[in-house]
Amino acid sequence: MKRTYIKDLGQSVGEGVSISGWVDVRRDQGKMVFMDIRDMSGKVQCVVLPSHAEALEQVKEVRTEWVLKVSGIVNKRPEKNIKQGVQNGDIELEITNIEVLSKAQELPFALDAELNFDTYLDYLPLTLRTERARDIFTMQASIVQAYRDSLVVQGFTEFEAPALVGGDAEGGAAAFKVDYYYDKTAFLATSPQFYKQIMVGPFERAFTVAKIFRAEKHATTRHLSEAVCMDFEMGFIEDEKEVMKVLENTIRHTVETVTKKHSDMFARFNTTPPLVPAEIPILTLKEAHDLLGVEHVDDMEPEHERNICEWAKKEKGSDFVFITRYPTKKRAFYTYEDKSEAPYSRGFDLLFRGLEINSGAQRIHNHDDLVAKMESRGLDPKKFSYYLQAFKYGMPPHGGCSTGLERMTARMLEIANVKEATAFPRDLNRIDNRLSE
Ligand code: AMO
Repeated sequence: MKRTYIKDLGQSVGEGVSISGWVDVRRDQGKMVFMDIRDMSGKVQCVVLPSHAEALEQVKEVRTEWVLKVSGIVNKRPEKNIKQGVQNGDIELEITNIEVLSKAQELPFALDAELNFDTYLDYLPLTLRTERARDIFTMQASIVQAYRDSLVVQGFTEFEAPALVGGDAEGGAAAFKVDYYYDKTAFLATSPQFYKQIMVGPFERAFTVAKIFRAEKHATTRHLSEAVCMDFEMGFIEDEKEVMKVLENTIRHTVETVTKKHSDMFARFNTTPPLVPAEIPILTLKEAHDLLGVEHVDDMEPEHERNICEWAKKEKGSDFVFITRYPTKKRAFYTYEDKSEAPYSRGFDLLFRGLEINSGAQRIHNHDDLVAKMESRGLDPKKFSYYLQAFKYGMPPHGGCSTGLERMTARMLEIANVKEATAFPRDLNRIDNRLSE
């Protein structure tokens, strides 16, 4: 019999069907056995009745996470057993036959148990099957898709940035080394920065969804050693505000899309879709410090990021806030500074529910200015000669930015640790397995 997906069972009431999936839960009640079976489309309650002797024999050993192909009849539930608001809450599958496709060993813990986070990570091949994890990565997939769609509509061309590179693009980030051919050392890319700027040459507007690798020994709830960045770059801008506008459009489209698609998830995570007002508030770093009544320093402390986001929510009805005009010396070497605005740069950060999720800027586009800036930072322009070609051969004023996918996903669902918003996180203590063991 052809497989029916669990989400479609409601259309087959009174009919014989075949479904395939995993046993989510098993409950024995007297001589009856109840099982929730789950497939890619959802869950349904199934029952083996004492009248089906063969199925009763087949179900004897079946436990959680066994993979089954099950035949049965779709029944309407009696009125008193209907579960409102639950998928398939008004039907039940009466099992007539069970074929075991794969047995599962006894689980180390119940899948709905509250786990210590390290245990959760140690058992990802199993724990990723929980509804919570499936929600997080379904949300993440929708975020990337919507982000891409929005940039394409705004005229951007997607390209693939390399992960193996000759050096660090940020002029200061710690990079992982890789043994390359001819005894050369290559590095894992800390950012697609140089490549997206180069792509302004052929496309004016280009974007990439790229892996970045950062070797700083951070042990925080917001740092990963391997992350996904959604980067774009655009030519012929007046200033960084144009980049911020494109980012705002993209954020708005992404939030609207996931709000429509995943209202159930926001409820399950005990949160609400983020607020994106007609204009995301913009504060200079100095204005932000003044509002918080704290000393004027060169950057935002994590606590200040959280507090300024609370201010934006309360005063401006926004879960997002831009911070601009950081001192140029605190930004990457390629960041543009207009003489009239010195010592402040045209860089910006976007904060979302207390965390920086995006960083961007107008860039230096004049070749000689860029070389001079490298030298003033103690960087050797010869090491950047490949990148510098883009500037030698005609580069318009341009700018761009980068959103961390895991951070955006985490804040979307108000998950405390960015590692939970990473399917297979790598950090100081883990590359699949715990390193300390
Ligand atoms: P930046 O270093 O701020 O900027 O990175 C951009 C965004 O990437 C995410 N991110 C990270 N997420 C998790 N773990 C990490 N270790 C990590 N590092 C970065 C954050 C951050 O906002 N080239 C510039 C961007 C640009 O100017 O276009 C850059 O890399 O969400």
